[in-house]
Amino acid sequence: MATKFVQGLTLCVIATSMFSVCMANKDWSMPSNYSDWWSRFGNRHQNKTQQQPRNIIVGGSEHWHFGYNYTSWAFKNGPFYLNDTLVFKYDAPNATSFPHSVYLFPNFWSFLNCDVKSAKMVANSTQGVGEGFHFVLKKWQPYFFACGERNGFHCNNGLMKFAVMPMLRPFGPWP
Ligand SMILES: [Cu+2]
Repeated sequence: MATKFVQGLTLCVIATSMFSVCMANKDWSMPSNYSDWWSRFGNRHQNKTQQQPRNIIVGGSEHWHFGYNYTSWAFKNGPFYLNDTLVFKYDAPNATSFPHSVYLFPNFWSFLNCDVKSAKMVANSTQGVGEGFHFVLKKWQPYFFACGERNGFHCNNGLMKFAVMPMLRPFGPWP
């Protein structure tokens, strides 16, 4: 297991250098307090509730809308962990609100360019109503989210985009 841990860490360091998206997970930047950072991995007596997957509402009380900085939101609210659920809440299209949606980009470059054509829709404009659209971070990989409306306009100009690299939960199940 120790070997796997080291391998995993090495992999993520490589992934970090490959994808600057890890920036969104602020804990990958060099910590000011090393022991605090280490305790995330090494402290067996960590509060149990922190090891349970969380439901995280994207944008918090702002929900999912045009013009809110989601990159900054992800930076402030990370890190996110494997099996956490991101909840996208947005109104169905109506007279007063833009339609929104949730798309996943296949790679960093299409994410950077808001190339919606290469992205895959994971939620349409009506799936954000009520309890919202739930997306579980099941895989240990970077996820590139955006709103796919107006051919990338919401992504580019509306700042409706963010990247997440889920972290491994200390002593949780390994992927
Ligand atoms: Cu939108």
